[in-house]
Amino acid sequence: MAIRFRGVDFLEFDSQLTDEERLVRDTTRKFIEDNLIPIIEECNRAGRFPRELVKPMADLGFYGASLKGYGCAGMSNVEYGLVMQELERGDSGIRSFVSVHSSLAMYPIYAFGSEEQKQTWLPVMQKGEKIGCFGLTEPDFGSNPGGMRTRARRSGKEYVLNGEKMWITSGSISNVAVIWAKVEDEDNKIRGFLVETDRPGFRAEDIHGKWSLRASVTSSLSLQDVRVPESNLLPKTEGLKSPLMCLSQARYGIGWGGVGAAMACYDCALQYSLFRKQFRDQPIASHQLVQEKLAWMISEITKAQFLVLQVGRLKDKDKATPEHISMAKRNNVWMALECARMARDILGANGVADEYPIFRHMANLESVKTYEGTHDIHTLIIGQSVTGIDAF
Ligand code: TGC
Ligand code: FAD
Repeated sequence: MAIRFRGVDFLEFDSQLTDEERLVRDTTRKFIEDNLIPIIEECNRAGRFPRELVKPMADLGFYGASLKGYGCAGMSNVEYGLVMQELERGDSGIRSFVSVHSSLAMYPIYAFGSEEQKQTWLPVMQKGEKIGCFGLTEPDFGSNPGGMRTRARRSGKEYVLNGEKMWITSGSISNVAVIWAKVEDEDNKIRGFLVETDRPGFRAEDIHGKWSLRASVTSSLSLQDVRVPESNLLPKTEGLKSPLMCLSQARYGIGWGGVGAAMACYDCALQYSLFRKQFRDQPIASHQLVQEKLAWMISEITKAQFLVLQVGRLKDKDKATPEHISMAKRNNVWMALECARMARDILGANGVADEYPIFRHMANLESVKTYEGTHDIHTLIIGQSVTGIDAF
């Protein structure tokens, strides 16, 4: 039986939003309902990224949505967060695509780029005509990116890059990769480079066999003596702090995305529990143990909504710290994964079938729990913040 999403608002969350914020949320929700929901299970089965949605998402202003100028929508952080929530309500892979393109490719150009780099890339990326990816993780350095081996060496008016990047969202469909490398001539300081993906020596290969984020492209990147002009260096990048600043943008969006995925699972399980009957011809929603799961889910979703809204309000005042964002990412993705597991349980055998979205969300959320800083790395970031002691 087809279940249509009805939205989730237990504690008058909507009353905390402005008319403009609700409009952004509702527009995105309708876009996902009309364009992604009808195709997402097919995409997930086939392991296909729905490329046909790239342009329509650009038309709605989703790319670089919170950036100002260069054709970007200039949304507030809360509006941007609500977009992420609704995208991930559809599928984490679609949210991933928009997050990476916006927060990890457009944002570093915006924050660390020269005016020429911004003029060259941001308008075409906003229109979805050029796609970007973010190469930080390497085969041997995931949680600890500071150990990276990728190197840039100066050669006249060029830099020569060598290294391997792993698990790169949108790697093989990108036109430009933001590559983080240690610059040999600058005491191995980490800096960012814009690398056009058609340069000789650059190769992107997709990672196959993923049981998660199947509608998102994930690639490994290889750079062998890739030469870029010195004007491709992002001039304001200064050490590991620069990619971590980008991650703060993307992790913030994931905090909202977790709410979206959890809402999808909860609402589906609630509707299912009201029509599915077991024992004395009663809906399973009438059993106390099922109600306990639904009560847990709606309580955690509600707490998560207010957590990420507060982080968003702080971010709009430029007061959100990395540890605030870690709390939103860590809590909300954990909460969403727990909701997905409980919702799967409530659907019984139907919970493992792709007639319903729950198992797909559950499998996706396993990746979301790991990327952008694992759950445990965020635990340590919060721990460091409250104790002052680095336990990495
Ligand atoms: P540490 O010494 O702590 O920090 C270096 C400098 O950076 C500053 N900093 C931050 N600045 C802004 N935002 C943040 N979130 C920041 N975190 C730290 C810090 O203050 C310091 O500044 P300064 O001025 O003293 O130099 O660095 P560390 O090497 O000890 O590492 C800390 C740690 C473990 C927290 C960090 O390495 C980390 O976050 N690791 C996790 C790696 C990660 O998240 N990778 C994500 C890769 S991209 C991805 O997954 C995309 S998936 C997207 C999708 O598909 O949606
Ligand atoms: P590891 O760092 O090897 O960690 C393994 C386990 O050890 C985890 O449980 C971790 O919490 C734990 N651990 C590690 N260190 C500590 C410690 N000090 N204390 C306690 N526990 C610890 N990266 C990019 O750069 N760009 C992308 O676009 C991108 N997209 C991705 C898309 C997908 C689908 C996935 C799955 C990953 C993506 N990543 C991307 C990589 C992602 O950021 C890393 O997977 C993540 O940072 C974790 O690194 P790792 O997988 O190497 O795990």
